Amino acid sequence: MIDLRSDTVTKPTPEMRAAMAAAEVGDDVYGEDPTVNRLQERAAEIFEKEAALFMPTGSMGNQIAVKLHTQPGQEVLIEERGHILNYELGAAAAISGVTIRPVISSATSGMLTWDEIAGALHLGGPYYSSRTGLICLENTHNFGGGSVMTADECSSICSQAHNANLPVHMDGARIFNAAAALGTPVSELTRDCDSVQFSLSKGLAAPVGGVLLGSKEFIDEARVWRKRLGGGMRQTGILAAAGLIALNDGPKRLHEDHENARRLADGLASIGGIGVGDVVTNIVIFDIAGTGKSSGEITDALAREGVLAIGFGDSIRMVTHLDLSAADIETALGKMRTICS
Ligand code: TLP
Repeated sequence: MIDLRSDTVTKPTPEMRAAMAAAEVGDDVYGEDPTVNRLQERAAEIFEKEAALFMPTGSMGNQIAVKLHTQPGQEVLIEERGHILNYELGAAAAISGVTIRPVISSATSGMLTWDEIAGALHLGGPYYSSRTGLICLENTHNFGGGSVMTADECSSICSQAHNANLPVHMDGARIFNAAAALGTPVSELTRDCDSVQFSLSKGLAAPVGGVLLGSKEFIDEARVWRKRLGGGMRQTGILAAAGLIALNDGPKRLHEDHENARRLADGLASIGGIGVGDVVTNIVIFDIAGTGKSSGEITDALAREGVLAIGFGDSIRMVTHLDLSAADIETALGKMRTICS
């Protein structure tokens, strides 16, 4: 199978499996797992944040951040295609008692400007409007087509949010892809964010997990909420061992995934009826309306040929990752040409 559904599908490398088998472990609920502690210290060092906490998933990292930054009854602002709004099962309402207000971006990339955010803020006004409590950003923006936000754009939004006494959370599930595309360290891309979560189990290719970062006080409280939500894992150094390899080695090879995504995008653009958006990282979202076929028809036909992709509406998403080679991309393109001709 050539699995282009997501970069979450990678299998742990032999090196990760060996490190997992040999990992030094302890009970992490007591803070005694040396491998988890090493991962957290390394992440805090790379991001230049005070503290970090290993998370079972990116969703839990995001939702704990929403919980800690808001009060029930408030609202959270995020771009309308954001993951926290669309793909976390209403968790912000279920766990934090907040609503999420989608902000419309004028850019297909989904990157918001401060003016767009400012137009949606509820800070005073009539007492019966719910107050904005948090701004969430996403870099790279998944359903914006893996688009990137620069350090300056992020810092400018953060400083204006802080002037309005609002915290900013960064859903940086793929922040290392943004760093690779921009040639900017993740510490700069998230410098002024009050909290950041990044995934170990996407482009960095670990089997499980992510990390939440912020101030020491924020992370102390995040530990309480992680346990409360059932995420207090015990000898989880076996997972953190793979996470450490992902964190140290993963970022160095992301440019290969980006080259494969570019190759894929160029090939798709040459097929009649397909419109490809901008591709700068490892996500390729393309419009198939002009082919005369539905996205479901195309993804079903691809699956029968051993190629997996995700269709939604008139679009299909394909994501490149460690377990796919340039030859796999050429094979997938060949199948697409046949199916769409
Ligand atoms: N994204 C998944 C699906 O849920 C859509 C994918 O295949 O891309 N933030 C962003 C930006 C994400 O893309 C994802 C996962 C998450 C958070 C959640 O991470 P996990 O799956 O670890 O909870």
